[in-house]
Amino acid sequence: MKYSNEVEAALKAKRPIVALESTILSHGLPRPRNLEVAIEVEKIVRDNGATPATIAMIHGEIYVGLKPDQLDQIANDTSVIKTSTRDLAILAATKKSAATTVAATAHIAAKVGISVFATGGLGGVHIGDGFDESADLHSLSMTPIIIVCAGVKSILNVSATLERLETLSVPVLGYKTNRFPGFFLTDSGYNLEYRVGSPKEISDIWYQRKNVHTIASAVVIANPVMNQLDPALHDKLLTKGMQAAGKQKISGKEVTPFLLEYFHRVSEGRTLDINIEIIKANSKLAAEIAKAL
Ligand code: PSU
Ligand code: MN
Repeated sequence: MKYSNEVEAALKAKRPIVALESTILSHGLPRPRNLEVAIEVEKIVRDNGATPATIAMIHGEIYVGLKPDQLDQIANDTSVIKTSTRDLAILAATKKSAATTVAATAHIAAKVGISVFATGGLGGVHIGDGFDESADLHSLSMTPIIIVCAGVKSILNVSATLERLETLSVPVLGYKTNRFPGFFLTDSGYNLEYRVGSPKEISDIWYQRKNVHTIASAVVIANPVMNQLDPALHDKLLTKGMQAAGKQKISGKEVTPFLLEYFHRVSEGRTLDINIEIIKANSKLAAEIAKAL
């Protein structure tokens, strides 16, 4: 693993750091907005008093903190592979360049001692009977990190995903809400048992895990989007998007990028704007939590 200068210095000095994933850049957002967002999000983290650590694999090596040309490569090189945790060793051995999902980013961040991670929406259990469940879920059950997200992506089976998080013993805390957020939607329609109102409360919970021996898993902070998508439009896009995915026989790790692209295109950029707002808000909150820790 290699570190950017600023991440290495921050780790040594135990200053607050926020991990950022790269699949959102390579496979979640369209060019050229993706690179602009990557740069803006890093700036938001810095402006809020933490060091950004965008994580990716470049020619077989893992970088924690990317240089500008590496960020550019992840955003613009179409050969960059979406990598989950299980792919890391394979891609390292074959010297590939790859963008890390929530699962892979959390895995690397936790290993190097970073405690906070910001993303858009978590992966989860997909709709339908194909047994498609994101590796994000299992990964969070064995990765000690605070992950700030806007719930799980609304293209998923939300209730099944919440049940799986319970089974996997991953705590889910609503940030200033008692409702589980629905990514593009402020409210997914499901209740949350626990609500927190400040980074300090989150940090107290984080440190209590040690006393009760539950340090193995992640803690999910669910931060709802302010300006949500019209729910009727959301339902229409989802139905149509699922039909299109079925017709084109999209499967496996292509499903999520396909549906996100479908939403962004057919909503004429409205969901893209919301997705970007989500990432920015989560990065800001993550920086505040990192400082509280
Ligand atoms: N959140 C977003 N956009 C994304 C993702 C999350 O706002 O593109 C990515 C994350 O990298 C997440 C992945 O880990 O989608 C989930 O993919 P899958 O469903 O194939 O596990
Ligand atoms: Mn999958």
